[in-house]
Order: sequence, then C-alpha cells, then structure tokens
Amino acid sequence: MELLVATHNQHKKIEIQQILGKEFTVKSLTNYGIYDEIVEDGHSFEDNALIKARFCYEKTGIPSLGDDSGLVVEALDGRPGIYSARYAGNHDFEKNIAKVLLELEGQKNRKAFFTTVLCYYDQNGPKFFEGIINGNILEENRGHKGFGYDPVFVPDGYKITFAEMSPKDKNQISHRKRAMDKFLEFL
Ligand code: ITT
Repeated sequence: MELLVATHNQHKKIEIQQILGKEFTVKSLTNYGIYDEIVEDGHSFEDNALIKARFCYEKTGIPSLGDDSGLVVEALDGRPGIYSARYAGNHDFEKNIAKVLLELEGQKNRKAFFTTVLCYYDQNGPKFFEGIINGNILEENRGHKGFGYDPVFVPDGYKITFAEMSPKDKNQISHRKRAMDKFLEFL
C-alpha cells in the first residue's frame, strides 16, 4: 500500500517508513512535488495534524496522513509543545534544544514526554491516533542519531537518549510507533 504523509520533514518520513516496513511505500510531499508551506496555525497537535492531512488530501485526492508531534516539558508548563519545530529557530534543532536547556537550568523536575498525533484523512473525513512516551530531559546533549530533541531525551526505563539508540530501537518504543500501531489497527 502507498501512503502519502503530509510532511516536509524527511526524518519523520524515514521513521514512518521504518515503522511500517516493506508492505508500505511511504511518500512525502516532496515526492509529489508539493512545496507549499502548510500554515500550522492550530491550537493543538490535533488541529495541526488535521490541517496537514486535509491540505494534502484536498490537493491530491490521495488518502493522506498528517503527523504533528512535539516535546512537552512538565516544568515548562508544556512548552515547547506545538511550537517544538520552531521554539528558538525554525527547524534549528541545536538552537531549540539550547533554549529548552536554558529554561530548565537549575530545575530538578526534568520530566517530559514526546507526543505524536496522527490524522488520517480520506473520503470519510479525519481519524486521529495518538502516541506518547514519557521520559526525562538531560542537562546536555548525548548522541547523534535521530533528530529534533532526541539528544536530550531519555525514555523511562532506559539510560541512553533517543539519539544514542539505533533507529530500530527508537522506532520500537517511540511516540510515533505507538500512534502508528493504533493507525495500523484501524486500517
Ligand atoms: P512537518 O510539519 O512538515 O511534518 P515538522 O518538523 O515541522 O514537519 P512538527 O510541526 O510536527 O513537524 O514539529 C515536530 C517537531 O517536534 C520536530 O521538528 C522536532 O523538533 C520535534 N520532534 C517530533 N518528533 C520527534 C522525535 O521523534 N524526536 C525528536 N524530536 C521530535
């Protein structure tokens, strides 16, 4: 089955392909030559996942999947949350991490979670699937794999960050995997 994922983020696309395996061919907006900037002006992960999936479905007529995800830090009242991609600099992972670490300086409560909300949009309208993984934020970066906030996030039950894990290991436990499992069950 071919699946159109409403994303310009190649890291997400690759993770989704790895999670789904060979039975699926994952295509992103880039593969379809769609370079429009999708304005994510929603107030929740659900809103933004819907905006992406609906845009893509209306543009192509192909059933589409939107992934809106982010890091939610307890001591920061849930920030960066829906602003995770552009917290300090637009898709500048280093600057975004630096801002979170600065805001957490001296803070003992390092609890956080990653969340993914998937919106699947076809002729029947939208369906939503959510996945969460709890963990803690380190005081400095560790590891070079993954993307985004992976170098500072240690999932509960582990001693290494997402950026120190193999992609295979991350993709077995991640927020994205948990949301994708619910989506697959629905399919
Ligand atoms: P699209 O909107 O084109 O899909 P995006 O990167 O802008 O790509 P989001 O708006 O959903 O996507 O923002 C997600 C941000 O949250 C992402 O840029 C990372 O900073 C962070 N993030 C999401 N999933 C992550 C993961 O698995 N590991 C680390 N950081 C992640």
